[in-house]
Amino acid sequence: EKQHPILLDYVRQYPLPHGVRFTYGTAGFRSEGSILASTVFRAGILAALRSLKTGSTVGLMLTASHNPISDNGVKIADPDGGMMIQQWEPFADALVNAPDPDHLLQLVVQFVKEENIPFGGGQSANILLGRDTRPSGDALLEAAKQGINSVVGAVAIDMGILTTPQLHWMVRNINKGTRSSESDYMEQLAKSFRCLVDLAPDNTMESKLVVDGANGVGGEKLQQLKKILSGLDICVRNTGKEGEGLLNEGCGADYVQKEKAIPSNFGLDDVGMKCASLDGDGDRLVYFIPSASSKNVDLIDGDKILTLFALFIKEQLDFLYNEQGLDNKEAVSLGVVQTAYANGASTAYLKQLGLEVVLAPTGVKYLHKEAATFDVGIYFEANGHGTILFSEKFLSHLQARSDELSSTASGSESHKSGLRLLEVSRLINQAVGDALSGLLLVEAVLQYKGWSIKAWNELYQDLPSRQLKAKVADRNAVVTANAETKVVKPPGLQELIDEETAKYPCGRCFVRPSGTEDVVRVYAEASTQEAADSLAQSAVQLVD
Ligand code: NG1
Ligand code: ZN
Repeated sequence: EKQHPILLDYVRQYPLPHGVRFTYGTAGFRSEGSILASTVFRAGILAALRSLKTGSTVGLMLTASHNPISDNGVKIADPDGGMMIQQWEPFADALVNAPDPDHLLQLVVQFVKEENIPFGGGQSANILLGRDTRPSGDALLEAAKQGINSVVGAVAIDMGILTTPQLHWMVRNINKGTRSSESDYMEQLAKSFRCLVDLAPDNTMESKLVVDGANGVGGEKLQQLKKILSGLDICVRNTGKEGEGLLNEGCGADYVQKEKAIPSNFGLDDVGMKCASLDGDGDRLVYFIPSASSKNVDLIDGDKILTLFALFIKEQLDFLYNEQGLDNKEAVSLGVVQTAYANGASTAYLKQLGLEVVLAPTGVKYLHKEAATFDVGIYFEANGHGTILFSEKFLSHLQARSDELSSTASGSESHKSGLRLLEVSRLINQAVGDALSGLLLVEAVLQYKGWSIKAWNELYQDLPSRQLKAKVADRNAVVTANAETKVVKPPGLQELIDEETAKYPCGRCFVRPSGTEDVVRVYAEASTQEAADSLAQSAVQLVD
């Protein structure tokens, strides 16, 4: 077996569970943690091959994000810190579902040949491993290491318990040759936050922020970050410590966003306070204000975070260029990317600001790709996953311009704007959406604007909306186009939806197969909650 790219003895130790099929999907492989060992083992092989192919370090993250504590999952980070390229997904699916070791070996041998993956010439492969706080993570980490070790020349480097975005950040930095340890991450966030605050006008503002850590890794890391942060009064709840509750149970960004309810360990004392919620692996962020009357909240979702960032960036670009009489539209392209789930009021607001708004299909890999086509691209899903991307070209231009202004117009508003944009590019995690860096940028922008959370929330008012699930025999019978806003199959369905939608003032409605659950999702918006509910109900019936 010497010529074989992988060691079969290892494969035999991780038999496939019966009767399950795994698909990579929009979020990697996910299922009950107890049946995931063979999948994770094989994902280890996949990661090693990816590293060999690219000649760079890649990442392997064990997490099931906002899902229950008994679930787990595995995904691969590419050398640039983004998600694994989509062209490898069919191979990933085939690999983890290969019925026995011989099939698996055959698949690998064939793929290595097709993809021209270098083998046996002393090439090395490096894979950074990260995991969240799930109890199944320990055993699965071993499986991942074994998978990696079964590939000749591949080395697993265990980075311990991390948020998903921390691991992606490390992979990105290692390959760029910049500092990449966890303390580097913490220091960079704290430092660029401090610089942004120093560059802001002296506004008084509500500095107290209460954060729901989802009883996961994000809360833990925020506690750590807090120690080196100045200028912010953060109180973290649901940190995952003994007695505080279970991961994602009655808490976390997904819970707060979907239920529009306060998380556990929040109560009457928090009414009107500035609060934020992270998800279980620290890549989603929403803000909320507990309301007086009940357990409800005023939700400030990903759309509103996107809007805040877009306003800020646009203003800085205007300062940077307009003082010189240049039209910034010529100099730099700024675009925002949303999905069809973005509240219509947010899209209208962004367009009214004169921004270019692009729609992408659900799943951050699609949004990320679109955002990367701009000099500055901002993307967010309504659920709070998003970030800002700066092109290399624009960053070097920005650096040059700031250097120039520091000698000719030091301390001017346009000089400061350049510096602010450079700090944003250091604070925000450009590998993937990152709740911790997103939170610090929100706080820095609020400070700059002198805005309370209430003022931010009132930028625009969300249109009433309703999301429902339709259980159908085969969700893939529904095929969509135009970033999921139009049904192309089955024929006639879109016409029926259009007819129904036309009955509602400000009505908007779309249906799409979920990428993570066996359902068709239905979304409706209208001028009142009753109307949105009724439109969504009608659409469910049309799908059934
Ligand atoms: P699906 O199940 O495809 O709708 C859900 C979320 C996505 C994304 C993925 C990955 C909604 C409507 N969909 O996808 O935004 O977060 O899970 O976790 O929230
Ligand atoms: Zn997550």
